[in-house]
Amino acid sequence: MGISVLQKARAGYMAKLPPALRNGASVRVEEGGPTTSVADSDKIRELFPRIFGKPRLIFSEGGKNASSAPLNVGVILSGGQAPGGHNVIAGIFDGLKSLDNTCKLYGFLGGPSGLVDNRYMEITKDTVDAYRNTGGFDMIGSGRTKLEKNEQFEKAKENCRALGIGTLVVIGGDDSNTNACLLAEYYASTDAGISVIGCPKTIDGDLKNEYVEASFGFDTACRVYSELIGNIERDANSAKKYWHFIKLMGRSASHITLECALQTHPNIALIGEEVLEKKQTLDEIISDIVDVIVKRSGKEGNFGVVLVPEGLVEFIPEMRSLIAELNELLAREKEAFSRLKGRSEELAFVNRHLSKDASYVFSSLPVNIQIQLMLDRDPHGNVQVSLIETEKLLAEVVGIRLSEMKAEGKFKGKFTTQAHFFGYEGRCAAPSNYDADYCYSLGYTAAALAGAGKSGYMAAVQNTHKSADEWACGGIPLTMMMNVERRHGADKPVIQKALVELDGNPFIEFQRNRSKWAVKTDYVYPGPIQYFGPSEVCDQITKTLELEKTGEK
Ligand code: FBP
Repeated sequence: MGISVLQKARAGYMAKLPPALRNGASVRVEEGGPTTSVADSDKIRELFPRIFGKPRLIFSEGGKNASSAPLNVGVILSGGQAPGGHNVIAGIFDGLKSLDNTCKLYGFLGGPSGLVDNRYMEITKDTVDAYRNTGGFDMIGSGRTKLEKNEQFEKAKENCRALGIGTLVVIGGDDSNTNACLLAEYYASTDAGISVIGCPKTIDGDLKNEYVEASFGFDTACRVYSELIGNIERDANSAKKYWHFIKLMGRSASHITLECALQTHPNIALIGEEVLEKKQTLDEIISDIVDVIVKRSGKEGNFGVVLVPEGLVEFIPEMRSLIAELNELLAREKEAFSRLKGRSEELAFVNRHLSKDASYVFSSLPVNIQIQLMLDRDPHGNVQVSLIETEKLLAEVVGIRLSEMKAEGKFKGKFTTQAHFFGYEGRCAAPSNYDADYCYSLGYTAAALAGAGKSGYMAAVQNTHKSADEWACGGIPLTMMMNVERRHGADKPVIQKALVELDGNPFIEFQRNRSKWAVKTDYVYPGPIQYFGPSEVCDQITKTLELEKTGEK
């Protein structure tokens, strides 16, 4: 494998740790009071009787391991790639070795399926050293297999026992950590002798709460997208001839779009959560975009930048209802649907089974979007929004509206578009200092939780907006983050997704500025992530985190 000059230099970066972990992962554990779940507590207690209500754990330096025997740990990467995953593994490895040099770390290959099918490798010092501070999940690979059935849990148990694994660390997003919680409960109820720890991963930024202040990867991914958006803004402002419609990843929440907007000041950024709150129809969204284009055309020129969150379609009320119906329909009629031959049969079938309202919305969409909406769901039952070309849908419909206005003499400008989708460009970038440090600390914290014999916890590192000298770390009970949601046509206990809060500081800051950015050209060009240089350039935190922490001591 070739190594770039930057990668070679970056390998030597020493990730920072919270003070509690600087002398190793053997920590003193302070317990908070009993906890409950974020909602639906009776149901969650009933479903997780053994692990519900555990106290929060706060670490400080010193302390003893729960067991004097060396500990073997298994790790899986689950779901989409996010910058910093390798540093989580490096943190677990170094943390374990600090407990006892004979501890072993096994990586299950290709995500949760590797755990069930017993595909694994031992992670050695050489492996870890080759991947420190690199992006990607290629050390052991990832996957989206859903771990939720007792037979899978049993197979995983056998495989872990054969390797002497006492703790499993699941590095994943909300769905994967939900499954980690199910696994922890199952192993507790069957006295399996295997503890389960989660780590918060996802570029989408929607796995966070009062105690988990960020999911790793969000910082780096947003910096990469903001660099690209800034470059496009500069091109738009130079050529002055294109409107760029840029879709940004973020399957449900619009955190990425909001963060990138705060970093780059685009003319328009749609925030899905606001669309839902205001019950904006597709027609109203189009009118708002058209309005800005017409105003700019007279004052600044026929160019601009529109940011579109990937999950937008699910926030537009009529589309949301349609998708919910489609999800249930495709789950219920899976067999019948799979027997259909060709797209036209599928479209006719769907139209026949949808309610009148949903069918009206469905058939009013361009056919390519109808087809994209029918594509296979992911293993968690979610529509794969990354496959829906919302940026093209908006550009197309805006174009039609502007042509009509032109014919009526209400628009005198030109409207030429470029469509982009940024997602994969940022998911495997080399982690920023923030993510390199945060991930290493998360991994080390997971090793400390394993050493302390804890199960059903998510590793948590707090105060990351401050210097690492002030970082705190410990464990947050997974059940604390759960509620009941409708998935795959059924009610399921899941970790609650953190959507953009419309009364939160990041959105308020955006709202305060957006009309200024809409008509005047006020672009900001953040440039590429800097790995070497002055701390104020290399150690920035996201605007989201900065604004969320505004007012906190
Ligand atoms: P996770 O939630 O698993 O971290 O994945 C996030 C994400 O990057 C979304 O932003 C995107 O919709 C999705 O993965 C795309 O994944 P895939 O390429 O597997 O469809």
